[in-house]
Amino acid sequence: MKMVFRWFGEGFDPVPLEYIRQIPGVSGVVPMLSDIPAGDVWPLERILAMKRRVEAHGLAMEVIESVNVHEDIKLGLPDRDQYISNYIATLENLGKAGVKVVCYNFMPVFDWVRTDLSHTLDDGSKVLYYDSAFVDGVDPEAFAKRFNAGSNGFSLPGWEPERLETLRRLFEQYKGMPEEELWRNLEYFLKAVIPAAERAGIKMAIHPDDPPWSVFGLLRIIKNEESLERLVGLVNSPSNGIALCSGALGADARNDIPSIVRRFGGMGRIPFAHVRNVMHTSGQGSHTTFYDAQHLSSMGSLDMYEIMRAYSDIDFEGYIRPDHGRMIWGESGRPGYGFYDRALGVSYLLGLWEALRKGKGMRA
Ligand code: CS2
Ligand code: MN
Repeated sequence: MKMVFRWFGEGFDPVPLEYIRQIPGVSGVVPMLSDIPAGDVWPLERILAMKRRVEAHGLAMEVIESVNVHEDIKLGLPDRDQYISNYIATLENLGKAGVKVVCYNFMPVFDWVRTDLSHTLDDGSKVLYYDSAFVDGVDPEAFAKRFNAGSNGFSLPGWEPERLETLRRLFEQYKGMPEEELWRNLEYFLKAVIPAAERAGIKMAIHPDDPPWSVFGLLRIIKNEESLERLVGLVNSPSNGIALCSGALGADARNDIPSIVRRFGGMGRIPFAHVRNVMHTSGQGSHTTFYDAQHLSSMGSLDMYEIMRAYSDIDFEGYIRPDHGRMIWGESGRPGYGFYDRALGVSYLLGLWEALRKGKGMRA
């Protein structure tokens, strides 16, 4: 198992590489070229420059998150072939730079969705919070306006005020799209991209939808064991893998994360693990609320020991990282990516790992 840490790249992440280097047990970062729009080729020179920078800080760059998929690929529009060949060119360049895993997602329009980026817990820490009452049956434009007005200058990724016009068009384009069509578009993409990933020595890792259910009427298809089963079957290759995010899937209490880890990890299809907790604050059903909790089992709804035990039982050799950190100790940064809290997450996960490995008579 290799412990890594997400980093959005120079100028896009308030956390300096020097700090990440000081977290005990972290061997690498998971960066991206944040300024390159989805659909454009990542130039080899830019990738190599980022790698040099990361390595100069004593860290490895073997995982990238994310190379985003252009909407026209998800929509299945005629120009998707051009965007797919650009995606392949990016994979080739990343392969030349020694990258082993590329994380992506296939969520229409947005990445993760929350209704409050700065919800205060009893201990004063700030977390990402989701309340279905602000999403279900709510007009996305009204949501964006309310959100952008009340979020201390932070916008939800993808909901920036200047993107509203584009949003309107995208919602129109996805309207009425059946799930099967999105699955077909994913299959089309993977059939083209996976052979190229294999040649480049890269494992593709799909991030589950977050939350794992439809939001604002937009489809969400990577949401449970059944959908992961279907995903791995679309192209039968170790390069067609999963970025198993315990928190994203775990927002739905029906998902049994340890069993999902054993099943797909056992098949060699989890090259990348995001391990974080989530707290269900209301019964699951018509009104759902949850927040992205502290990593400890005792602070959330997931049993982190059982999740890590599942990884230990399959002798997980992939990359692992904490996820969605709270804001604590006066930090103000990118919501969801608090430095201190994710560093605490690393220490906790490594502690569990050492105990589990030594308990089995193995080295940690
Ligand atoms: C997620 C996503 O784990 C995370 O940080 O909340 O933002 C994830 O990085 C993307 O969906 C992967 O493409
Ligand atoms: Mn995640």
